[in-house]
Amino acid sequence: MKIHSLDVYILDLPIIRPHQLAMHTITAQAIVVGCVRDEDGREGWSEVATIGGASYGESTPEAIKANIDAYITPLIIGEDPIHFDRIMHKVSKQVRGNYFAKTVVEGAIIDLAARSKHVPAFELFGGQIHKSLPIAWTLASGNTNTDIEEAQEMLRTKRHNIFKLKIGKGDPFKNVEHVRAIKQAIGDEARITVDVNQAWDEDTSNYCIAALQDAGVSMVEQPLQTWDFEGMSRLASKFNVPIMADEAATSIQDVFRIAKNRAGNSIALKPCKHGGLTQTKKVAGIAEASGLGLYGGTMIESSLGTAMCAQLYATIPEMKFGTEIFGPLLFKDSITKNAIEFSNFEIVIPDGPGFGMEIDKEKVKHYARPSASGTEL
Ligand code: MUC
Ligand code: MG
Repeated sequence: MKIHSLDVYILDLPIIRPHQLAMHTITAQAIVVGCVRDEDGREGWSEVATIGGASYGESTPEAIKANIDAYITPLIIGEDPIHFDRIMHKVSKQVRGNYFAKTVVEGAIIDLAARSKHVPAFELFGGQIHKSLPIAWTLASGNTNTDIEEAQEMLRTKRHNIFKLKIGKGDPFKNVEHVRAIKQAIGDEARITVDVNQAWDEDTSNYCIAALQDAGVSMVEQPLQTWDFEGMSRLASKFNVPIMADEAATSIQDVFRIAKNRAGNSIALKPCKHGGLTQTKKVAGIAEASGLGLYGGTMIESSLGTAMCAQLYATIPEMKFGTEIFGPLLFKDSITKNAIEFSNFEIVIPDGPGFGMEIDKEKVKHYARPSASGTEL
């Protein structure tokens, strides 16, 4: 069985409401979808998501596609998908960084490899530990009252009882008031966490985190910029509320440095940040060895990318903070024929062959940007 081709598509998928982060408000979500085919026409599919062009991170959808097409695809043609680790090791020798691009490529190869064996992808990663995992929802409408109503509805329907509040945009003191008001309205019925997405400096963080801790917030994600390992380390030793590294926790080497310097006491996992599923398992290993708590993060992938994350997170013994892979619930439409199940405050791990999702090619075609390369679907 040999890889014959890899096609990469950029899609813009509509979402149900604007999603406001510190640096960007998402109105349509850009995802990158990969399709690898073997010589007999069998396919494997994968997805990564990006947020706000280049405003969240360096990997833009355009760069992901361009770098795969130019530099990675030629390295994987003719290889046997079942040896995906060997293939990605070969890629890593020729292509630096480009973690999102590597995740698209590795994901599609793994989906194909697992499908060829008629097993879910998690069987290639040690097998399934969790059948379902706790699932947070992000309150990010940009309006306090709308967020409160949204949270109450999620609690009533037993969809989520962990809420992550996206803060960091605008006046930090107003950010704190926004969190306080939501926490007060929700009370102890749900866990409230915040994600600052690098928007504060250390002084602002010192003041605001003290207030957030006092308000009963149970985790603070990436308050400082990615380069500020020392600042994160000081915050983590100063406060009792867990400080989570997200944007700073990318390569396995960065995660090791975080663990060594305690630049955060927990880590948001995201396969796209780490360079694929295999690398994500290694990050989980570093975290386990150093006592860092783990969170199943998202870049707001649609159903396919969410299934990739879910299947991998299902193989990690201890997910102390649960997950936030709610992406499919924020999208108006889906590129898969089947849907992921969310019930009783948990996400049910898809367990069909590969990542367990059946691609809807018409939808891929419908939402794909016109492109000079990529096989006609
Ligand atoms: C992030 O920084 O964690 C995850 C959930 C959400 O609302 O935004 C993302 C990105
Ligand atoms: Mg984050």
